[in-house]
Amino acid sequence: MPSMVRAAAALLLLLSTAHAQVAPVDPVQRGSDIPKAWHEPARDEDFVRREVMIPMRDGVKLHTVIVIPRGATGAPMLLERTPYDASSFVSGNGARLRDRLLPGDRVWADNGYILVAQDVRGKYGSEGTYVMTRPPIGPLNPAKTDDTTDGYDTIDWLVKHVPEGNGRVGMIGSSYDGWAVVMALLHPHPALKVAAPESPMIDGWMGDDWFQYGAFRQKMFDYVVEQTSAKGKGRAVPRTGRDDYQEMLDAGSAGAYAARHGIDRLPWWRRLSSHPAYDALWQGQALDRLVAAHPSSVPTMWVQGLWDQEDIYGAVHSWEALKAKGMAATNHLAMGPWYHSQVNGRADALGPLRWSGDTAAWFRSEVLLPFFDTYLRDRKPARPTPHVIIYNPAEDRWERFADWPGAGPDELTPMYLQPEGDLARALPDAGRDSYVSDPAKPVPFEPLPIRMGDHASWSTWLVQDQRFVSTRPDVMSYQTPILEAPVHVQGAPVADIFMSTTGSDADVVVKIVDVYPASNADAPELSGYQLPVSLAMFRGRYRKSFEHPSAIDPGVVQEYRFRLPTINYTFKPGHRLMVQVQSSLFPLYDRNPQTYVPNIFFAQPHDYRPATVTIEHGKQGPSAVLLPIVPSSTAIAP
Ligand code: PG9
Repeated sequence: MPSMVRAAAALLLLLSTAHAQVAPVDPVQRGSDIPKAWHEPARDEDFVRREVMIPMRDGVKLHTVIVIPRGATGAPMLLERTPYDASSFVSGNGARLRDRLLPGDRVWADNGYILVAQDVRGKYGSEGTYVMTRPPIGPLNPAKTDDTTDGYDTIDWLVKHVPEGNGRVGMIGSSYDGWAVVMALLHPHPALKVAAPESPMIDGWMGDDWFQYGAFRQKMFDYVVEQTSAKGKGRAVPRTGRDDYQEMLDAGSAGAYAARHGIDRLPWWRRLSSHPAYDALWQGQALDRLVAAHPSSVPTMWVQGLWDQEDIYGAVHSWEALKAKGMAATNHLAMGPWYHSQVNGRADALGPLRWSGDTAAWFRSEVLLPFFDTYLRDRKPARPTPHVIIYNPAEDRWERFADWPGAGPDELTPMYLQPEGDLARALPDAGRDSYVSDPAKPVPFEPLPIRMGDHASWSTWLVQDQRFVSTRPDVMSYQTPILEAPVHVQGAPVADIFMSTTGSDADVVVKIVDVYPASNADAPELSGYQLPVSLAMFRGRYRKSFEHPSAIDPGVVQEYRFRLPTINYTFKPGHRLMVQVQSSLFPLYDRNPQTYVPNIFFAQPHDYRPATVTIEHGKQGPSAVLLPIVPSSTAIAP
């Protein structure tokens, strides 16, 4: 180093050391290391965040987070109401809004939307009391407010107090947040111009979240505790072991498990467990009935996953109820190859199934955004919004439909269960199969050990290879020969099982399964795979009436008829169509003691007894699945 440069460097070092010594810091801290106030230096963020308490008509204030693209004027506004912490919608420290959002929200940030997240009453930052999916004002809710009025009052405030907005609001949200969208639609504010309930919780007894046709979903124990043991996030139920199958079996009934963990002291559990049948509690808040009774003219896209393990019932039933009311023009149906809420994440795969691209990202940017832009910005979409758009997982593509279902309830094709494990369109003469269903050894819903809190296995159990149970003696499998031509199934299959039992109560599980070819060069992991494409659990005591259960006469053949989840599926040549029937799906659903008791939640250990179940074939008991088969696909050319 030349001497001149060396001298300059030494001077610089001296100056900087001298500067550091201007304010010497005492090595001993006499007060607290936490100052009274500390503020991050302002950063160059591309958005403005406002946090407000919005007053409702009864004076209760709801905590609301508003994020506005910097410099926005005349921007559309998107509202999501949630019990899951509105503050968490914008997290991290990045200077760019899109980096701070969950994947599903980025498309809106990229397109200049104002995003609003609000805590529902009584949760996180909001005032008031919390009630689980608070029923609408009426017999189940004597107050003067509900989530219809809260949605209304919030939108009213937003259009008056957010000057960057254009006076138009859209509502979106999945699951509980989707339920809040539907509640707002029961009496929408005039500024609510478009809505998308995604996997909304619509009917908690028929098939969303709490029950499926009356069988209780024990996974919800964690939810009850997380959601109702604290204003913020409560803890999950502590596990003593690493296998929910064994732990729940050891506990006995669902009621005994609840008592063991103090869940019986939580009000929602007490309400739920004392209303096991489809009584006024459930009927009075079934939103598919309510939207049909109060149809709104707000353009709405009903969205759900084809393998939605939490809310597979509601969106499609609401859409059908509105269609029956003549509201098909403003209501759209979209079903993707997704687990619960995967529409807001990445969806290029589901378990072992791989799609040709990210089906959720495509849907958000090519369908949802143009749909919202149409009504919030008067932008004409490049392609008209599809009336119905449903993924065909076997073809690995989106398909659009002018009408849905392809085959309605009167056009179903019976596929009869046959002796010797066959499945065919011809009604066999006679035959029967028997098995012992033992509540001490219920059929697991996924391979052991089971940890229902593990998101990876929980979110994909509906696509679990069924070979892990199909050879159990208490699982009956019926399959077609190898198909020579494609079979297109478009709509909701129906299970129609004729069966007797030596017990006085019984559950019936029916699965429609796509059996892959024994060898599959393109995806060896799918060789011989037994993929469930539509599956439901039915509690036998409700076979005659959902509201009034009745005991089963031992030994007397009864009909168990119930609708399975909607599909748009092509069974391809080289595959087989299989139907499986079993009597339990544990520990996801509570066990049926197989002895009729007034309330299964509180069955006693001696009530749980093995029973011999007999499935009938042929004219005396034409057990079948009724499939909405169409001769050729009714999809519109893409
Ligand atoms: N499936 C969840 C839920 C919704 C409504 C009630 C209870 C649970 C959810 O994901 O929000």
